Amino acid sequence: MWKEASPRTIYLKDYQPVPWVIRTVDLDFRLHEKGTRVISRLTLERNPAFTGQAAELRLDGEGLKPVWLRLDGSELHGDAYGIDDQGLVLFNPPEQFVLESEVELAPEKNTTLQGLYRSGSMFCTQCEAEGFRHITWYLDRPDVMARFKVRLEADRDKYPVLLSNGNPLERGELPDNRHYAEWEDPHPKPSYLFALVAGKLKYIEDSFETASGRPVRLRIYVEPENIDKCDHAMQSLIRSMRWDEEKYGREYDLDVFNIVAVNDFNMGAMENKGLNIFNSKYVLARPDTATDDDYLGIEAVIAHEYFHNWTGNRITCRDWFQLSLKEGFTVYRDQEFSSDMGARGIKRIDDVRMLRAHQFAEDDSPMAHPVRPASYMEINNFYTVTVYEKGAEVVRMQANLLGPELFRKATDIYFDRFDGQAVTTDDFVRCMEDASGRDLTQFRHWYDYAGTPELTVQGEYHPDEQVYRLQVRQSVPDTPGQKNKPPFHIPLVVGLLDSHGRDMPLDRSDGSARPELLEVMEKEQTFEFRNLPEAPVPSLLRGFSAPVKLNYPYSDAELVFLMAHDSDGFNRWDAGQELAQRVLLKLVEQAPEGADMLAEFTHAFHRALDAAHSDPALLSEVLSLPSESLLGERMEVVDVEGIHAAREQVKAHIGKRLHDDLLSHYRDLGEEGEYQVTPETIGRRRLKNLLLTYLTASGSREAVDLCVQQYQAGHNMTDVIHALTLVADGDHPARQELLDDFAARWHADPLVMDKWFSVQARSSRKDTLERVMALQEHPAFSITNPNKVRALIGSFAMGNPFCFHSADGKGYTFLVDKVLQLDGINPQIAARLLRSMARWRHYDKARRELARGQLERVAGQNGISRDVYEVASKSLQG
Ligand code: B3K
Ligand code: ZN
Repeated sequence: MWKEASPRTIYLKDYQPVPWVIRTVDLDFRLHEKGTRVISRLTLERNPAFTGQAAELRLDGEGLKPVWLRLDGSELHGDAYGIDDQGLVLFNPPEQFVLESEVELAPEKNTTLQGLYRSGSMFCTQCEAEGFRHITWYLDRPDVMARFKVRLEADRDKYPVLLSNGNPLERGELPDNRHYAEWEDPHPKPSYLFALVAGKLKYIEDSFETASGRPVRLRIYVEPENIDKCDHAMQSLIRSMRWDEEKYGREYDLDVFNIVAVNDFNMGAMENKGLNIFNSKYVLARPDTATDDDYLGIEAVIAHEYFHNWTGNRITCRDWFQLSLKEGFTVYRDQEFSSDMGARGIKRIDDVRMLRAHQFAEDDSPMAHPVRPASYMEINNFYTVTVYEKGAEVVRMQANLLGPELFRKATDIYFDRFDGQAVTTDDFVRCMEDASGRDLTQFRHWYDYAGTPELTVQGEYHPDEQVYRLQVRQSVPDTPGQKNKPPFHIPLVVGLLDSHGRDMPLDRSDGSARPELLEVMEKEQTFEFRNLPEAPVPSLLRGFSAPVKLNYPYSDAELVFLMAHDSDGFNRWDAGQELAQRVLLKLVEQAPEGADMLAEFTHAFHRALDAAHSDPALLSEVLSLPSESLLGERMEVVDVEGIHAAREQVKAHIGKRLHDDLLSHYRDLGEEGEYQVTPETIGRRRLKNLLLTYLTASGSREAVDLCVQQYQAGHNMTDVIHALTLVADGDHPARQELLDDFAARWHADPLVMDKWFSVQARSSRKDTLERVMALQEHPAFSITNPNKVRALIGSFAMGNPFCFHSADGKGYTFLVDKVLQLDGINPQIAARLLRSMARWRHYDKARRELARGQLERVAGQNGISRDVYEVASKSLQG
């Protein structure tokens, strides 16, 4: 906990190598619920890369109770070292030495879920970013890579399973009903990748033979009651291992690969070497407990953590400013994997939808920061959509600029050149340059500057010359601490449609070999296409070729045309979304033309619905309305009630006008046979449930009965939870009965109960906040469990803008009460929740005052954590 007047800021420009490095680490854990002992033996030597003067060595260590300390075998005298609340300083250590120590920890009291802690009846760890310093004295930074050997001992009955990184060595029995196990990791690694688990767990096992013939034993460990929910995770793992060999030539490098699912976890999962620890949400699935999105999420996160073995573990980050080196690249890799496994077009739409809703919002908030930040107070606050998802887009742009062959060549260079090292995003880009011979100096701005670039495009057709000129202007908005940014290097992929909606052959006047790819590099630039017999309709930013906002003065009719004809599926969808936004925003304004536009929109909707050849998955994307938050971003001042009312109005209008047609499509899409997770079946369920949403909005008796029937039929969790969501959002007489039924049935399954909390917290009913408050007393809720906090409080603050931003300010007060309560329990989760207030300046004056008051309440609190202080103070400044 931070005690000074204001916490320190760490700057990238201050980076220096460490004066000593650690070569080997031997750890011995004597696990006890109360008072775990950690005995450590480090071999250290002067770092040849360190050129400065340093007589003393500071090791990180927080909350450690020292027992003893020895240097080269002798107990250290009091004048040879000092200990403060940040760590241990050795005043004059030799060039090369062995440091041994014993410390005592209190894992049962650790509610922060970093370092060593208890989840249920097991012990586990979380060390990224700076958790290892809560376990023992260490140089807890990613550029110190050492070989680890670990011995664990614990009670034999309570903790039959003892796991750590690397390969298993020997295990054996000890007196007093205890036992031990030893593990050795041959690959040097930074401390943030250390892990251990001890518990009474069951596992499923499979095996994998790598391309070069190495057999690998795969296990997924879970609490015994979950053993029937691991198959999907195991299959996802096997597919990821194969894919990484085929796409990147990367093989696994240990004899075993273990995954453990725990219930108490701050984020999704953690890529510890050979021992991935997962939030159980991203492992456990059975058709009756998990939705299609859960299945897809598991596949993606299992792949993500597995892929980190090369992009993160073998090659890691020099410092935490380089976080996107591993996260951006690994997200890009998991997105590509999911695209190859499932429906590529749909995956792209879902990813962009998420990027626009969350990352664009972050970029346009006081929390905006570059993909490679230049400073931070608390690194845990930088595991953001910018570092992850925008970081992935930045890698995708490079992959597209180079093309598949050169990109593969570049990643081969990267893996060869930097294996076993801690490097920077700049090193990564240099590999792209070396493989392609291109200069990416200007491209690097994507890493260094925050803010979403805007492209404003205009087209001019000259019939006499048969040429079409696209004039492109770019600008990057100011963000905290960064003004007047230089122009970026932006890949803008385009097509030109003729009047029949066909792609016209592209012939650029500059003779470009890839005429569809416009490399925008100037503030203002014109691209010319020749030999065009008629005026084209441009299809811009195909496939969302860059994470930018695009302005082009399309008429409504042109959008309808693109929606129907564009050969780029992404842009077909995007044209429809743009049209929907226009209609919705007009209705919010209560503009007179709103009614006509709605009628037109309903026609277009109807045509799309009845088009015989449509793929259900794509259709469900096309027919989905933009979210309330996305609409809010398009307004100068967010009209909370107006946006909600407009969306409800459109849904009800479509539901009524197209009622019988929606109904017959709904029936056609009904569940047949056994539940399967394929792109086809997922698409059908998505569409069916979307149609049910519109039907319910019509208010017809029939529709509401259908929800109850779908709930009761209980085919799978996707259908059940969707039906329950719709019923819980209204006043249906069966509402309480269904909610009670669900809770009675699933009270013992924490992940399913998360859905129950979330459904109620997302309801737009007037009494939602009251319900959320009351639900904190429910026996299945727990303020110390992050999944529960996210399900109830997070869903309310981030998934229910209508209720959270209610005009009376009660949402804000409630949130800040929770942030302050949680700050004493788990600062990372508290800080995460507080981010939902960051965009407070986008609201009307009354709301702004209320929000500011609450943020000031946080910032003024004594002894607040660094995590929460950083979010509160930046939100107020920005
Ligand atoms: N690397 C971890 C995230 C750690 C977050 C620490 N606050 C999971 C992942 O991105 O794979
Ligand atoms: Zn990651």
